[in-house]
Amino acid sequence: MTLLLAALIAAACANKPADTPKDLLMRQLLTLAEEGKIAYGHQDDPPYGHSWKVEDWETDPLDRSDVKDVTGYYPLVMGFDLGDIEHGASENLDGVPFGLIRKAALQHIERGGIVTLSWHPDNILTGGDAWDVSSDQVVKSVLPGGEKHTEFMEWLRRGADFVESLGNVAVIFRPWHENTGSWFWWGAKLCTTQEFIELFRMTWVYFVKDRGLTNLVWCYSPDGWASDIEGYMERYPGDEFVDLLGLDTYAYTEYESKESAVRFTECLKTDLASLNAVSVEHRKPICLSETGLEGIPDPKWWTEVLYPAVKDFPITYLLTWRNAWDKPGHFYAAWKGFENEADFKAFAELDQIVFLGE
Ligand code: BMA
Repeated sequence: MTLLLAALIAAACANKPADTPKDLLMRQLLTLAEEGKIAYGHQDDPPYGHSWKVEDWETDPLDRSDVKDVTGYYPLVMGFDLGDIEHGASENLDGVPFGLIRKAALQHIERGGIVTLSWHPDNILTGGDAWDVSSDQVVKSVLPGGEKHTEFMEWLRRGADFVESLGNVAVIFRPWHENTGSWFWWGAKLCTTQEFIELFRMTWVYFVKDRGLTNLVWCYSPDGWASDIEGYMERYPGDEFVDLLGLDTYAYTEYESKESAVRFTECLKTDLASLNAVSVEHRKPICLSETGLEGIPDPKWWTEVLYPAVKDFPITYLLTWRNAWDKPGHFYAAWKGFENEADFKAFAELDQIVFLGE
């Protein structure tokens, strides 16, 4: 794998008149993997934490972080979600102002960090949210010829407007994630393989070709849990449309015992082995785009469950989900005072795991 990564880095550097922000971000990712490092990422790190929230983002320095409170470092990767941008809203689905996201993202990139954007857009056909799976006609309805196509292109326009507003910086974009599960309207049982692929490609063509947003690193991130290569590839949009191969694999919330911990570690290893094989064949870097254990009810989750699962794979980063300020049990990173703090710190101190500025 190291040879492959070295070759990919060389290819990324070759015959380029100048490095674009996307070239630099791709190289940053490839270099992490080549050096055998795994960057740590956290969703919604600056807007809020377990029991706090930024009140006035325009004046706030946005320098607080649950992760930094415990480890002394910011996550190298920060994730944000665009849900509700499709309506032209000023805040996303979790109440985070888009102005804050823009400011925090640019600040993080400026200091050498990596930003990844996900998007949970509402269900345009039913009026429900992204998790409304009551109709299996939604994807069909937004494709060319579908009754919601024109309206949906306006939704994409608003998403693209936000990306454009970031300026000449590169970010990872991870639309239509966890599509091999069936809990979002674009999930496996809610559309055909062909419809899903068309949705992904239509999004890519609109952003890249129609809007000229060439600084996005496109991440494909199906859901894991003992996924095999065929399962991973079934809805793959194609090499031209994907730069980074991701995977979302969570430990179950019902996690209670040592057996479930072992089961998670083994499943994740299986998932990552498949992902690694796809990576070698398709010559693209990989990441664990979302993972975690809600509420972390295991004092050794980081060093004895998650780390053993990832340590033998060249994933560029792993990202744990958000620490909600308004839902006390909904957190995926340790915070100051939480009982699992010491283990998170020990994980952060491992040579292989890197944070910003380490
Ligand atoms: C989910 C939960 C929800 C949230 C959504 C989008 O996993 O955290 O509370 O609204 O992600 O961020």
